[in-house]
Amino acid sequence: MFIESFKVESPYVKYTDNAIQSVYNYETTELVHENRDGTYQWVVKPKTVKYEFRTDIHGNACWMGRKQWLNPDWWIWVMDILRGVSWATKDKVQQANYFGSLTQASTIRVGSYNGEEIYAPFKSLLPMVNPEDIVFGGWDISDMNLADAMARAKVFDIDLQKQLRPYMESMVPLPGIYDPDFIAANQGERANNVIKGTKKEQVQQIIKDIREFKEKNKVDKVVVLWTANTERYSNVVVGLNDTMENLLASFEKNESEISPSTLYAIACVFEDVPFINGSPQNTFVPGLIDLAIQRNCLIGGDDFKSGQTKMKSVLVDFLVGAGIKPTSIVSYNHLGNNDGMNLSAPQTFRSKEISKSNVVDDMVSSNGILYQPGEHPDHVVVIKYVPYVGDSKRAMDEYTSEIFMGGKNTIVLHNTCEDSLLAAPIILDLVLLAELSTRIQLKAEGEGKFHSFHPVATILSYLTKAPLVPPGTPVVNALSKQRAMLENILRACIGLSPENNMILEYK
Ligand code: NAI
Ligand code: DG6
Repeated sequence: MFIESFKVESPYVKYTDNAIQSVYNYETTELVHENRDGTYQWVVKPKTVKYEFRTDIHGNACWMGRKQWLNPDWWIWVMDILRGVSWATKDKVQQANYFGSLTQASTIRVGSYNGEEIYAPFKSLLPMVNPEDIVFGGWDISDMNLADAMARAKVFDIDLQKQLRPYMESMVPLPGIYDPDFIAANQGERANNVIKGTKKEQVQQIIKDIREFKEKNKVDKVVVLWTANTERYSNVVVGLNDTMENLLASFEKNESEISPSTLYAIACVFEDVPFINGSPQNTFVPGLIDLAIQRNCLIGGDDFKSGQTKMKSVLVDFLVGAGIKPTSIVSYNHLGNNDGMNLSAPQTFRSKEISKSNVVDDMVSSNGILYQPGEHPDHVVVIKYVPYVGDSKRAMDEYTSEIFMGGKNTIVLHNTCEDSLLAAPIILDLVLLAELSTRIQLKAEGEGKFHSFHPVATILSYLTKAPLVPPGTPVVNALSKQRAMLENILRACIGLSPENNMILEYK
């Protein structure tokens, strides 16, 4: 059964006009490795830490993404779209929807009622910004208006494009920061809308744009998300970008190795604006992470986890969890959109190869029965640019595993779908969850004051291929664990224990 919303009644949670406050007992374990009677033993000790959470429920938010651009009149358009635009396809009359969005189209289990499982929308867990209230804006190194860009992308059905065109024709992005050294040479022709000047002047312009946008649209918050081209990796060099001081000094000196995405991120951190990286490159060089930590400004990334990798972070988790040993994973895809063209250059492909390759490490290292220390499945990632298929990406995967008594099991997957239609709902989720995360404060037993989450937002991991984590923090790639982490933290904010799936009531 499905319910739209619910409220928690408990001595551990208090709803006020401004906040939801909760007290939460975090059940965890403490591990010790100690000498007992002459031999070293691992001992696991259950441990409970009392936490308090406070979620601010006031406020509004907006998103300055790169691709959508709206002024105050245009935001009505987004509302119209999201409130139920429909268009004819060859199959049916299609309604706008949020399919693929964790926050808008998925549910959570809230309990059992008369023997029936009860589910509510994920977004009912805590007050989240309504997507219809978001005002969009952004930068692009190309000045193509959004109606023409939509036509060139060939993603939306033609009937939908016709309805949108009148609203989008006049939407032109702000000039962006362009550095041909960081993206493929084949992108050069697009670059007719660029911010001139030194790196410092470029950052100052981005800051000015953000302030003007905020002022003009009267929004409380801005979130910036990088959905521009994949850049090559920046070289991380001692003295250049390895610490906050060195990065800022290099930026003052107009050092060439600071990428455009890092410049946007610097501007955002200076403005205390959350910045999320939807691409694979190392925008967050150590100096930038340092800067974000010093200024306590949320950063999150890297690279939207939309299709092939999402499947991988489910399938390998399942195989390893079932005691089956993946020994070879070969992931191939071809696509024909501008992303594919940009990735046809070796340096940008390399960024993507890295973000797509590390996703099974934690699952492999979780099972010392299947894998010896240092052992790893062969893992190959191939991407080819095939213009004809456009945004309709083909992903083919072959998973070979060792099974019982030397047997071999080969699973082959073939997935075709519009890449952008998988990514767009993830972009929305990242923005909504980043904004929510800035409203949550917590303190553990013994801590005097409430504080925000660590500025490196691991809470967004479910949505990214290579989750950015604070230095020294384990990376979790398994999709089910990432979802459980997010859901259970939000449950803790309303005083609910983690979803443990025990259903003891019926045992
Ligand atoms: P796209 O190539 O269609 O769009 C990128 C846009 O960024 C272009 O309009 C380009 O002119 C603009 N641009 C390039 N450099 C810029 C700069 N410095 N400042 C402002 N604008 C700039 O690419 P698409 O398909 O939208 O993908 C965007 C990013 O998201 C890529 O890095 C891609 O790898 C990543 N991504 C996409 C996924 C998907 O679509 N399914 C999934 C995962 C990641
Ligand atoms: C080529 O692989 C294009 C890429 O931008 C991907 O479409 C994107 O990274 C999505 O990757 P995945 O592995 O989540 O499907």
